[in-house]
Amino acid sequence: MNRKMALMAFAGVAAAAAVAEAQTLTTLILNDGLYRYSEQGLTATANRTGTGGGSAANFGLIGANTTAGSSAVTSDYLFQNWWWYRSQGDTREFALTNQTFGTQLGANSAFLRYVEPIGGSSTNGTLTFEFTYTLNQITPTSAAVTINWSIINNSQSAQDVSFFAYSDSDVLSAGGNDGTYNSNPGVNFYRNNASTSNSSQFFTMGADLRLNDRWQIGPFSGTGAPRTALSDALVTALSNTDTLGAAGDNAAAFQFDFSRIAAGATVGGRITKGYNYIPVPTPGTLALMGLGGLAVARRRR
Ligand SMILES: [Ca+2]
Ligand SMILES: [Ca+2]
Ligand SMILES: [Ca+2]
Repeated sequence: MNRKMALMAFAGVAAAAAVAEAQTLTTLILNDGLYRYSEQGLTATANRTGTGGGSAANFGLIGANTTAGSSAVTSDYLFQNWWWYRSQGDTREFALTNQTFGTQLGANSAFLRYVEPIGGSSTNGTLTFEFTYTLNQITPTSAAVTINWSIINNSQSAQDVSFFAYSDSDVLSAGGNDGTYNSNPGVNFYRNNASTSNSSQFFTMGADLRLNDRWQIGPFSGTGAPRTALSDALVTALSNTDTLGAAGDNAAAFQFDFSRIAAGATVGGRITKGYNYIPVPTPGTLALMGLGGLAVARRRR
């Protein structure tokens, strides 16, 4: 290839990159085996101070919904899923809304990038949030969506950030569920059983690779609701309680607190959404725990 052709080829790559960078996803749809996971409203900027993007989410069986591009499921376990954040200088939490790039990576995987402001500004684009979603059927009756998330501090100084993962699960589209929080070695998780008498059909949201610092289970709306705490005009620390305290239409949120993320640094973890699936520590987490156990064993000798 001569120099001119090389330059033309480079220009083509650059143009393709520019087109790709402008690409966003308003809906993500993941299919694997019998299962489908979808989120809608991924670019709804009005949701920054509202009740959040991801205005509707589905997690269930593809069933008869085989039309290309369909986001519909049968035996749905999920009503809504979203993410909020708060930086130093903010006087409330904000839903992620400014999607700068989104793409399907394959039939069962998608990538989303949001660039959001800090310190009370609505425009400075200082924090980048990236998500890679992957749906896997585990068995014909269970599936999991792993969501690797990361936060990048683009500013010139260290920043404090709190990050929130939220799910409103309605097992089989019904609200009379039974929500609990479980502390487990390697993974903390919210579990939403179909009812107090049906624990075989359940949804889970687990915090893997980096454990959550705080949590709250509560009604899906109104007083004590995690979504109310995240969308009101106040700084929130999740309560570490189940404010519903009984069977009902519950929802849950996890809070991750980062103190002084260095300029240019990245932090991250993983959220797993399970359909009849209890999250288990990943091999990486197990290896770390194993090393910790080994260190303890050595000290005892
Ligand atoms: Ca749904
Ligand atoms: Ca709040
Ligand atoms: Ca619910």
